[in-house]
Amino acid sequence: VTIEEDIIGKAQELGFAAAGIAVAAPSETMRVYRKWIAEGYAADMDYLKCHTALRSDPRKLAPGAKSVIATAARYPASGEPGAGFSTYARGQDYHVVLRQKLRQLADYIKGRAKISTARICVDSAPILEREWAVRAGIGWRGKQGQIVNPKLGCCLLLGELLVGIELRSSARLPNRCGTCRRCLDACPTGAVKEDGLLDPRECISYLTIEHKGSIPADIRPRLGEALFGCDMCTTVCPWNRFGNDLVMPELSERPMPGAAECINLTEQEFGKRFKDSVVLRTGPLRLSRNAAIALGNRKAGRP
Ligand code: B12
Ligand code: SF4
Ligand code: SF4
Repeated sequence: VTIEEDIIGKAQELGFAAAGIAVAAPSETMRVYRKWIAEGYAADMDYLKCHTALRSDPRKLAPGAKSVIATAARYPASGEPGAGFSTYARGQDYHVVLRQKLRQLADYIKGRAKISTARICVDSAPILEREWAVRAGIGWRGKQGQIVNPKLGCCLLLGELLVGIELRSSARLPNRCGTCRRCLDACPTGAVKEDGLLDPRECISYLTIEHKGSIPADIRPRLGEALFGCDMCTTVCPWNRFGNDLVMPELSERPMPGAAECINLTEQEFGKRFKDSVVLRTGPLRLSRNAAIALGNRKAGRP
């Protein structure tokens, strides 16, 4: 086996549903990113407005990096709509889980080759994760923005390892969305605009997870019973019929509290309930805000 096959095989052994490699080089989609920022789409997410130089080239983020090893973990696609918590948020915190596995992958590579640089990125690093997933052959960019793989669907979480070792790039996958537009039609708010860019200010995922302060009254009815995140444009993708047997065990679904419980959690109860979950970052205040809207919508009989 080649070193590339060996690395990809090890990633799969660690529980990733897919892995691929891209040569570290300047980002190809900074133009899209800059336009998105210029539209004001970063909203409250100030961390997206900085580190432009680092984001434009992974070699600036990790000096000495020569290759980007991109990985994808499958999370459950089966979530019942309306159950409140996005399926990716029902398992253990993927930041912790993926980071730990990428550390193990880095150690494995170090055992095989001499490498100085090994930088792990999961979500919060200034890197265009979806672009690198495309370049490493993990999948194509779906119409709602999610990376889709023909054998795994689009319920995928991404993580990268930037390594100081020259590797051969994996082949890119062709876009197979075709005439399908189920994800766009499923979005209750029309958050994906004509140019394909997503406006988070109309996205339930942004509003329930990231947005601080009150949620504009006119958009509240469209939140339905969402408590944390939104699965409408992802679970509807027909490619999700594949890959359900490759869900990373740590990401499998656990029972989650309902809106009535979420509205009254004390800070302490919240911390205990969500201690190893991504929900922890959102805090008890925003969760109870979301729960109040969900209960209001339920009472009004809104979907
Ligand atoms: C900010 C953020 C959000 C924001 C904004 C999302 C957005 N679309 O920009 C909010 C809070 C709304 C959000 C929601 C979700 N997110 Co999010 N998010 C991020 C984060 C931290 C940065 C994304 C970013 O840079 N946005 C700016 C836009 C411009 O970039 P982009 O969407 O990544 O698109 C790039 C390319 O696809 C391409 N591109 C984008 N649009 C277009 C249009 C055209 C025409 C072209 C040619 C190219 C192109 O260029 C862009 C720059 O490289 C990334 C992690 C990371 N560091 O990348 C996770 C990430 C994108 N999110 C993720 C997930 C899982 C979600 C949710 C499904 C969670 C949920 N269930 O609620 C939803 C999905 C919403 C959606 N339809 O996109 C995953 C996506 C995995 C995947 N399979 O693609 C990521 C990669 C996190 C991770 N490590 O796994 N997210
Ligand atoms: S996450 Fe929900 S609100 Fe956001 S674009 Fe997808 S369907 Fe629309
Ligand atoms: S739902 Fe259809 S258009 Fe959307 S990502 Fe999946 S295949 Fe592509």
